[in-house]
Amino acid sequence: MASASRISALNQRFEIPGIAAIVEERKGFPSVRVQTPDVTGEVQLYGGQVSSWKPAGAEEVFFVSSKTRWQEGTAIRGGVPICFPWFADRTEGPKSPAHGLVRTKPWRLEAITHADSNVTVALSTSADETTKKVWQGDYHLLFCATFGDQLRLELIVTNRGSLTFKFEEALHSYYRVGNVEKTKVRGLGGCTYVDKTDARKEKHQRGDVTLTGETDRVYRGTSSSVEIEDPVLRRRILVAKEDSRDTVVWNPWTQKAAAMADLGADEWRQFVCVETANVGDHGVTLGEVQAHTMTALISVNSM
Ligand code: TA6
Repeated sequence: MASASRISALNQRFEIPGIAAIVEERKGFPSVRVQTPDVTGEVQLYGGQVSSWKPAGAEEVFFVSSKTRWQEGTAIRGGVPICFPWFADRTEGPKSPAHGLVRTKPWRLEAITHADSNVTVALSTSADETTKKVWQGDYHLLFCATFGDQLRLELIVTNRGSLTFKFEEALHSYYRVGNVEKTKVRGLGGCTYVDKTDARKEKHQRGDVTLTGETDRVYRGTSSSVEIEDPVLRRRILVAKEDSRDTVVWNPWTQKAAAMADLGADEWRQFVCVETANVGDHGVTLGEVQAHTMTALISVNSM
């Protein structure tokens, strides 16, 4: 079905006039655009990826690279990539794409609902013969993004099959900041983390996280909310979570950023990834017809 007729068919089913509609700003990359007096936001059908959220009175909360490739098979650089069923590089099995199978495939739009000045967009993706060749789990994922004065992200994983499987997951959120060198991440003091820039050594976080170079840390066994303090944009982004035991903090800094063709010059300064996750031995095991929901609840306040 040609793009235009596909978009029109989707809008016939899902559009809420004056609230939410499906658009195709980039050919082959339809998205759900939410626009109300209280909030604007956007979710890409590709990867089921939130790419924008702006509560009324606030600036854009997420970073999206100006050099994102927007091509099938390549992840969108920014917003909230969904990592499943493994995080980062796969530790076993055949050579596979980083961060799993689902951020580089189109998701199915299931519903758009509007209640109490919130708009919820629900998308799904499921295992198929292609995915099972790479990873055997018979999974169904439902991702619900509720846009309002807060942003609620829920990733619901269901095991539709008879074989138990264990998965890792992460909402790999790129939060927009004025200058990452002046940003602090609060709430991880006292936590143990794996430092992926230092041979995966286990270290202990003392006080707030400040970034002074490439930073790639998996904070283990923490269910705490974190706060991203941004004195340049004069705001605090609060990330609370449910049923997530790990938090990842990442920024590539100058050298790694220079090698990333899908990141604009100096754009590394404009984001910090604070990722809501369950990774490693905190991966989740699901038996037949079991399900698990991981939730991130994001809010933004001026300083
Ligand atoms: O979440 C941090 C991380 O695993 C880093 O090690 C870095 O690889 C980052 O993800 C980005 O990964 P991507 O595949 O999106 O370039």
